[in-house]
Amino acid sequence: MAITGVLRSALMQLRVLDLEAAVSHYVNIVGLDEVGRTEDGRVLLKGYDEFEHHSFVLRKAEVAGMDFIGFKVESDDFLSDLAVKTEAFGLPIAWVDANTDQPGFGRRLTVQVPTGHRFDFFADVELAEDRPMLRNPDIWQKEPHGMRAQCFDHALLYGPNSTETVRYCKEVLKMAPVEELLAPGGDGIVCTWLTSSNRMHDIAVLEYDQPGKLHHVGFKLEDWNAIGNAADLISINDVSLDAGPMRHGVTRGLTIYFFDPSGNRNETYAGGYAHFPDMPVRQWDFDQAGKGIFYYTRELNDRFLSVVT
Ligand code: M3P
Ligand code: FE
Repeated sequence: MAITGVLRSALMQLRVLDLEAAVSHYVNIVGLDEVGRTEDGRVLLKGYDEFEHHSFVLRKAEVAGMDFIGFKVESDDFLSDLAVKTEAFGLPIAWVDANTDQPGFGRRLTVQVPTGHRFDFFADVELAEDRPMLRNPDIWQKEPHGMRAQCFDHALLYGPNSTETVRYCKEVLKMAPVEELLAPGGDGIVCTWLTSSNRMHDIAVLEYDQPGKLHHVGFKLEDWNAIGNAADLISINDVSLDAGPMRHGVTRGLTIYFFDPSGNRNETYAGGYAHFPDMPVRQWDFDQAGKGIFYYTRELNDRFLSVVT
């Protein structure tokens, strides 16, 4: 077991305009399960293949988008050490007490990163009641439903100062850049895909003029057949489609992009190669971005390029 430090992206709190419409979307269509509600009316959800209490939180708000993305780390000692290293790097930190706004979670370190996003880090989370089995495990306890999302997988974050957020991810979080989209002329980097394990990516960070924006939140599906099933459900339920089903050149993932009822973009993601720490970074020239993102059509659509929450 050589994966240490930051283990994976494992929590997101998302703002939605109509709470019950969002719950219906994420439960009935995406296939997450509701595990509880907080006193202030937020809804806690998880994928069937996740051990933790919950991984996805919906909060009713006036403006869609993300409140924060959370990362699970190896230990509470690592969390204390991360706080010191983050302050030394020059970013503001704060602590959230255990079992307060996120039931079942231990204390969290929160960090404002230069792109305007909030990153939370935690070491301890209670196990969910409905979780992967441990003794003579069947493939699931309760039959998955909807798109059969297994887990929250990754998010694409848009904001200014992306070079600094990526530097924090590399130098302090020890995340590895897996692929990069180069700026025109090869002068700088527009987008970096980063992983903390051998999962394809936990986050991608793209340079953008407005801070704290979310391009999409990705959920993992099992395979290409599950992506096909998800595409069927998108049509059957008249879900707003952005693009796909298709493959990415970047990461080789199989994908569909669509919108939740509040306009937050979702991605269903399957496949992709495994990353190992000795692998070199793969790079895309700016004029090949179409192929890198939409491998089959090799052309990006205007909506994909312009809509963020
Ligand atoms: C993905 C992915 C950009 C990239 C999207 C790629 C720049 O969503 O999961 O690899 O929009
Ligand atoms: Fe993605």
